[in-house]
Amino acid sequence: MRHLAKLGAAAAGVFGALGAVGAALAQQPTDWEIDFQTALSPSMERIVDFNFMVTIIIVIISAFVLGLMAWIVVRYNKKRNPTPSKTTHNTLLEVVWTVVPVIILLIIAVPSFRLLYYTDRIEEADMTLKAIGHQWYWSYEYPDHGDFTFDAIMLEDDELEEGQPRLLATDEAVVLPVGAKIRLLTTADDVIHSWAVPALGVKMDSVPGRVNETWFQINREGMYYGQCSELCGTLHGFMPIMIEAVSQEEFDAWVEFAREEHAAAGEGPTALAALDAGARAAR
Ligand SMILES: [Cu+2]
Repeated sequence: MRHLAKLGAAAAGVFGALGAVGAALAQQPTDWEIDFQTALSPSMERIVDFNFMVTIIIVIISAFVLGLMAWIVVRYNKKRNPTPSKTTHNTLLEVVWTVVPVIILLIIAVPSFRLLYYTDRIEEADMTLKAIGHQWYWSYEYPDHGDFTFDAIMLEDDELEEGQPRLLATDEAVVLPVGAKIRLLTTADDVIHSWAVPALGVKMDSVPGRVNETWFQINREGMYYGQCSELCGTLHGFMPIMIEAVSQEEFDAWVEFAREEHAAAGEGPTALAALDAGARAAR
């Protein structure tokens, strides 16, 4: 299948121009970055907000504990407190240091579960994207747009175009419309992979023999980069994800093009269909 994807390199060229425009908005790691990538999906915005809330709680707890320890060191050292108290129990204090952490955990748990269910799945999706992990590349299917399929293979260093990031760019972009609620179905045909795009707050395991579901919505046009995030073999680090988010009109135009292009490439049965067949044969 790999060579078929190489045929699609021509398609990558056609959209190279789009890619150049999107380069300014490329969502990828930058040098010396310690925080999240810019949040560009409703899920990721909520994840960042939740992270901020938890960080505040962590800072308050850490400052409190540090303050207590400083107080003990200064006030109750050998010099200032030569005859230490023999106290071993204090019922009120013990109840407080049990109940207060429980309350803190509840304060964290409620928004945490709410977020978990929010990102879990969407009732009314505008479209579906299937991502299938292989050792070591991703293939994609667009079941709502004629069910065409293509592979996305990482570009080698000498294949990179101006502005394309090393180890993150692929020969085929996963073109998706901005603003649409996109249902992601993911599976794998060999070992466990994980389809992850940080700026969109998506990370879903791709498990052979099983279809996992999640969803995302892209806020802005541009290029989004992600990687397989489940150790899957020697080339695990070389099966990146490259999404090109475009307007609905551009997406519709691309679908027209892609249906021709990828139908013409004569792709065999899709990975999901092969999976089905495999499962049936095994029975
Ligand atoms: Cu993988």
